[in-house]
Amino acid sequence: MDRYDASAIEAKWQAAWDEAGLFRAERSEKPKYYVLEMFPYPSGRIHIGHVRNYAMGDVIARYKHARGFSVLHPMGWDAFGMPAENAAMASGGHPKTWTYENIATMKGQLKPLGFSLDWTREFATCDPEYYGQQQRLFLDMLDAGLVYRKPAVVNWDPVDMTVLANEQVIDGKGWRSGAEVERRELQQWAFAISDMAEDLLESLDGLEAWPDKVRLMQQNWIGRSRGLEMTFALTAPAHGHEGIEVYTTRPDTLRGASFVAIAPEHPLAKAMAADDPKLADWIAEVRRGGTTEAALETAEKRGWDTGLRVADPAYPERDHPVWIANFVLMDYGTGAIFGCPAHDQRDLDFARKYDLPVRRAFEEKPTGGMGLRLRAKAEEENLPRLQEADVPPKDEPVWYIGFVVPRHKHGEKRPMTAHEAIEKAIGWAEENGVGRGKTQYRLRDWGLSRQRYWGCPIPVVHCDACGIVPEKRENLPVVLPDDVSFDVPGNPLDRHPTWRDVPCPACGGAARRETDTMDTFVDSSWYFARFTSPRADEPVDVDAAAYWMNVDQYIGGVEHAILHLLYSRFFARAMVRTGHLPQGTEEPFDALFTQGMVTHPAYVTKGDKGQPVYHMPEEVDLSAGTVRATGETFDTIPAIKMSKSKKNVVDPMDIVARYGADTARWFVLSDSPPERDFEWTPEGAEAVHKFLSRVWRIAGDCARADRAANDHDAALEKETARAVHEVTQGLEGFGFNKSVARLYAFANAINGSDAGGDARRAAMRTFAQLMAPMTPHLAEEVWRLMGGAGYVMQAPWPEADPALLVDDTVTLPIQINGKRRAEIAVAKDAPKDEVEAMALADPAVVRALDGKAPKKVIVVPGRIVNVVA
Ligand code: ANZ
Ligand code: ZN
Repeated sequence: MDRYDASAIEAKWQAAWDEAGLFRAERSEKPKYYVLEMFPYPSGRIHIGHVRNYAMGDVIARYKHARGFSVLHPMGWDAFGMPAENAAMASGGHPKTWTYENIATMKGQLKPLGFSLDWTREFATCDPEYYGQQQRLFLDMLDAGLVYRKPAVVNWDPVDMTVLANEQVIDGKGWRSGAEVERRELQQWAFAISDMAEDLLESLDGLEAWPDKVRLMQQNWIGRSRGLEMTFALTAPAHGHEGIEVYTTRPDTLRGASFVAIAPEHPLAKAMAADDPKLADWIAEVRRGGTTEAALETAEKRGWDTGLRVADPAYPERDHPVWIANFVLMDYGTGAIFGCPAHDQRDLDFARKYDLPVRRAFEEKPTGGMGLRLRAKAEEENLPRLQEADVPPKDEPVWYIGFVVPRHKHGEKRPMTAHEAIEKAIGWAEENGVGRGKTQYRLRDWGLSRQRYWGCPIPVVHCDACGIVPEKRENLPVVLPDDVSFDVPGNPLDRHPTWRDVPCPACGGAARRETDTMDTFVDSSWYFARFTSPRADEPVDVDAAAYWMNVDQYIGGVEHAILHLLYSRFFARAMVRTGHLPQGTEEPFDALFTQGMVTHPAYVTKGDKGQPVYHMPEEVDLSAGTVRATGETFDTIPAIKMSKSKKNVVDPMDIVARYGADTARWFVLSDSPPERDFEWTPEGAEAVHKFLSRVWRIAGDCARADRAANDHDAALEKETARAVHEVTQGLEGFGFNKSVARLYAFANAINGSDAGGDARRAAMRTFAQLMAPMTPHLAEEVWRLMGGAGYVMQAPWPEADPALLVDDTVTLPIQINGKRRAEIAVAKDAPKDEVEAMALADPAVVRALDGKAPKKVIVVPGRIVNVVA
């Protein structure tokens, strides 16, 4: 028989599967199974992380096929986004050409991997057929009040005159212009996701087949907190304001209040700036530096004393200054805080800088009862040595000072946890009419406007007479114009009069299209639903969705654990509400699996300025420890995530060309549990190829083996049953590496068996079925060679006879004069004399007896063999 020729086998079966339409998802009487891997961004090349991700999905898809499910396993392209525009800016091409060429290349790379994908459902999110339906969804969401306009702060590049994405702001400067970025307020579209915060949080509990860590990340992102909204009355009304509403999650620290601070965008600050050009300049100045959380976190604390004062609602004898502070955000809480320097580091930094009082709200260790020292310490103001805030612990009881503690009732003073003190403080504020308890979410509404070209146009028109007018549904899709150029910074849609200037859909007068496009996260928030009916001329055919939804198993990278999944959960709810998905699909992903990364060592030398210079694996001589081209010695960084910047990448297509897709697939599944990182090594891939060649040879041997008279073999049947059982368990529980390990053992068992031809062929047929999810091409070939009928994926998945799984051998210890010397494995029902003979023949026993005959042998069946010498 010939050697294992992966490329011939793989091409042959891929053509046959295509021809047979084997992977076309059909609605039927059968139970359905929808397995989905996060669809790729068409960057230009498939990388090994894709291969691992899609190999896992394919294992499940093929396994579920064999289990009798009607399987949906689709693929498409998350095709809008900045890189296409950047490429156009850098090399003058067109984002559309760039994107579709990349899609073609990557599809050409995916195909030879032999994934069981239903390519008839393929779409790219930049296809007008897709984004037109997205525009329709948008309009329906607009009608339902799920999307609206609000002012939002953006990064503004004053030189390029354009809005920048956060990742385009580098150290507070525009990535292209190098200009200091400013914060600017623009009218932006936003999805009302925060209205659903409660439900999005509560429903996490039901997602039992999601990783705990992902649920926790979502929970933290939604960030429910219990706090108090309270008013600090201005000692004299100013600019039409009587008081300032603050939001605090630590009302238990109110005794430590020493100032009130408002955001630079706060209405009071704005009103004051209107009469005060110096303040207006100052506000403009502190808004420089971008809107990223990191930028705000690290920015120097800066304040402006307004000269106004507020009364303290809990301590009428005190009043506090009102400052405008750059660290207070307008879009959280009420845009105003009370500062408590003793217990909040930010507030302390601010107080030290502007010389504001520092007061404690609690003592951690009072030194005895109601002693004088405690009183003295408690009253200590402007604590001079305190450089680090004493951040209040939440669960540890502490000794509070002040209004939350009934100070005068003898005996009532005791330590309290913050939880208790917070509730007390809220109760106090409500009773005294100065505030109300409030549950607040960190989750903000999702701003979706992007001032760029390569995205889904927002289908509305701005009319001077009518305001914002939705595009008529029959005019959808609003298609992106092709004739645009990127030689000038900014959004080309703004500079495209024939596209931009349109009659108003309502009054027919002159109007302007919205030139903002949608955040690309919108595109990926409902694609899973579209796959159920990808050619429907509505967003989703609800009948198709009723059959296919939910996604039974979703697989992807943990880097999407927060935004993508949260947005998808929001969209599913929005689509149910607008009638585009059936009830019951509000949580669209029944099970989620997040796979680990593929890692590889990186090879690094120092450049002339001491900077690290990375070298591709094929550029270094590993045994000599030198870079081939220059002879320099390099350092090896132990396996880290493969990335282009570290040059520690292997191209999966090289592996496929060299060894075949089955080797690549088996290897990425074999080495470590799927949730863990996986280190790629050339030796590992080579070893897999050797193993598959061996399987090929064993299959050839089995094919040629002669029948025996009574051709079945108990040992081999047992081995088969065990393999079926364990491989199945591995596949069911995302333990692909365990399934693979079992198959190595099973191959050895078949190879070592001296059973007759039929028995070995039967075992090998099962072997082909079991390996088919991982290495479908070789499996198909072996299946046919062993006389299997039809396609291996269509043959019912083998069942293990439970009787064969029962272990009917026992291991007995052998004691000689009370000392354990050996053990033997015997059949459970072996007669005593047989056990005795086996025990005495055991080499360790022979050695111990040293030629002497035993005085007595006592066999306790199923327990022990005692030899008296
Ligand atoms: C007094 C206080 C004392 C606070 C203390 C903290 C510690 P979380 O818990 O994340 O929701 N805050 C409120 N609104 C803000 C805004 N718009 N911009 C910046 N900071 C704001 O955070 C709530 C806490 O962050 C609030 O509780 C408030 O400071 C601050 F020892 O009030 B705290
Ligand atoms: Zn109009």
